[in-house]
Amino acid sequence: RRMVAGLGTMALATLVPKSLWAAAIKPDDGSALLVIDVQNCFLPGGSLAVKDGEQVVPVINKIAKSFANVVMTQDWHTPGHVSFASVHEGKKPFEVIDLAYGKQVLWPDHCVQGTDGASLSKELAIPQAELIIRKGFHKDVDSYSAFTEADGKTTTGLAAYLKARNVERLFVAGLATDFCVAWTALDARKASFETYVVEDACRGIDTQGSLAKAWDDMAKAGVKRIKSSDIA
Ligand code: VGL
Ligand code: ZN
Repeated sequence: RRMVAGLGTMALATLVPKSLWAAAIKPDDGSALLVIDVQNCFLPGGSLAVKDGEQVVPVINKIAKSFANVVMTQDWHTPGHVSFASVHEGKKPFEVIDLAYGKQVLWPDHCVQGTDGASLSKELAIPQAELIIRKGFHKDVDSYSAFTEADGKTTTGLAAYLKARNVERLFVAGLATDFCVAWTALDARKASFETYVVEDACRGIDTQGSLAKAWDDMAKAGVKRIKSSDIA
């Protein structure tokens, strides 16, 4: 007894299966992993490379083994998409403009339909993924969220798909934390899904305070911030 009492929590953690000692989260049939925009354009060498973006891939591959349901998204823009700085006279990437539907950050050209940059990373190893949602394919409307385009009303159909398949809990991972991951997680809450963001399975762009604001907005919306090691 004294021996056990003398063991620190670190030692206990190595002796006792995680499922018994921590608040391990075990994905069930009502859970889905959403893998957001793990595409070449957002990876090293890509036109909108997210710092350390490649580090999410092994983490996502690992947690995906715990999920029966995996949905991936693909940013999928037309050439000359409204979110590209190149189509706005005198504007540079990362500047913000006002469009009919609200503020729009302008980006380098990225994820153009059918290009290699728009392809999902070849390093993703998630053969059971059952659906790939493409978004941002309307030339005049962006769509960071996997659920709703930036006009705030055009749906991708994802919420209805998930509900039809009795999915209630969503785990969100991928790129970028402060744009497509955050907007997806916020819309997931609006659609009443229990929502987790797996922080070490995401990386952010962080322009003009966007990363801190995204975590703040997600916390306020009831998004739960977890680590991949919390998933059993
Ligand atoms: C994204 C900026 C522009 C993202 C997509 O996947 O987070 N960010 N398009
Ligand atoms: Zn985009």
